[in-house]
Amino acid sequence: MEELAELTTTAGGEVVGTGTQKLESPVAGTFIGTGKAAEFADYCRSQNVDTVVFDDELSPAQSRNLETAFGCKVLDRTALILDIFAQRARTREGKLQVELAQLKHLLPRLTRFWGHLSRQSGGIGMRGGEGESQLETDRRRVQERIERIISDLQDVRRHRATQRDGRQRQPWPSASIVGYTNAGKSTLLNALTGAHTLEEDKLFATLDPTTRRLRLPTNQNVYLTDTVGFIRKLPHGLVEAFKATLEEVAQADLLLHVADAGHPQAVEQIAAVNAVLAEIGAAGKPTIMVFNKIDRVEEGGQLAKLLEQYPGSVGISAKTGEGLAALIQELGTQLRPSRELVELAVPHGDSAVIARLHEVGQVLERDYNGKNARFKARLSPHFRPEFAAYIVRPGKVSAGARARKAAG
Ligand SMILES: Nc1nc2c(ncn2[C@@H]2O[C@H](COP(=O)(O)OP(=O)(O)OP(=O)(O)O)[C@@H](O)[C@H]2O)c(=O)[nH]1
Ligand SMILES: [Mg+2]
Repeated sequence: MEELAELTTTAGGEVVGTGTQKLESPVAGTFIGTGKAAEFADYCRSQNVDTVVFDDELSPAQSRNLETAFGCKVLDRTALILDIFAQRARTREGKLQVELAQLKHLLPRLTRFWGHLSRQSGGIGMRGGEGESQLETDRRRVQERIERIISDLQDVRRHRATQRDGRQRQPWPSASIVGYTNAGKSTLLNALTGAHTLEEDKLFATLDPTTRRLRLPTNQNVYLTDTVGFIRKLPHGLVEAFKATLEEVAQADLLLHVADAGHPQAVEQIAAVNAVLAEIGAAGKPTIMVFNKIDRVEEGGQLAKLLEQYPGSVGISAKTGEGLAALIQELGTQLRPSRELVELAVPHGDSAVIARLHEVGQVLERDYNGKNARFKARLSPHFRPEFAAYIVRPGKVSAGARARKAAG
């Protein structure tokens, strides 16, 4: 309920009261019992409430019946989350994706919604008179709009695919920052890369992915992408709508799963994120668990247990910088297998080659004493051809092999 209140505030509402009911199963027509509904209706009238929000998805019939009972607008969790997403979307693709999810949520509810919303100002296609023909026009308009969005989205995605191809030719591995909303993903990206992604104590501050290059102290480069946060009961239509964006996130070589270590529901939040990851086909990806906000956790809290439960996990504070060095090190360790170890001999005169090697490779050893400058470096396969002429020994060189070569 606290989270629902936060969502409501984020959407621009002001919470005046909350209520719950324990039931074996939801009541078909009204979700809650009729007695409870009457109690809430009294409360709504006395407090001048204009909207009631349910934490679960309501059927179109339930929304309609509850609106009649309460005499005010009824939203479900799905509509609320969609509303926040609609306010937050910035890119064309983000906007189209959200509108598509909203319209699809609205369409089956439009029949009943109409009778209610026609009495109010605003809303989609709500100008004009009442009546069945108006309703039919309206539904047709929504349907047309849905088709239009689907076709526009295809265009936008074709364009993005071209961009992505360009990026895929980029040689560096990628890591996506995923996690529950408000866990501190954007703060982490900013702390690591000096990016200026919006970080806010609000749910879903970030909708559109931001990618930055991070250069590790080991000279490895990695693309880091910050993206939309996940949440319990993330509307399925929204996952559908964002699938293209999310799948791209899921294609990363590595995931950084950020969790708020101090949150009382941290374990549930991790599970909710894993569920969405599974839905977008990213279950089982190499993942570093990152427990954030350790500046705020209490001594003897759940942090120690979490760190123990997830091998290779790191406790950090994106805010104070604590633990970031360890995280960076873990990143380097996890990404290493994608690069091969080579030895190169470069004539001293080829300074451009030497500079380039330091730029794109991870130089582990250097020796400028001989006829040629010698380097031991990790190189992504992508760059291998560029240095082929200088590579003297590929792969791991054992001490024995080196001795034999020297002797011969
Ligand atoms: N105390 C503390 N606060 C943090 C830390 N990291 C992030 N925060 C705060 O947590 C809030 C959410 O941070 P964001 O980086 O916006 O979180 P996010 O995961 O990107 O959230 P969404 O984009 O909304 O999903 C902000 O108020 C941050 O200042 C931390 O290490 N310690
Ligand atoms: Mg964010």
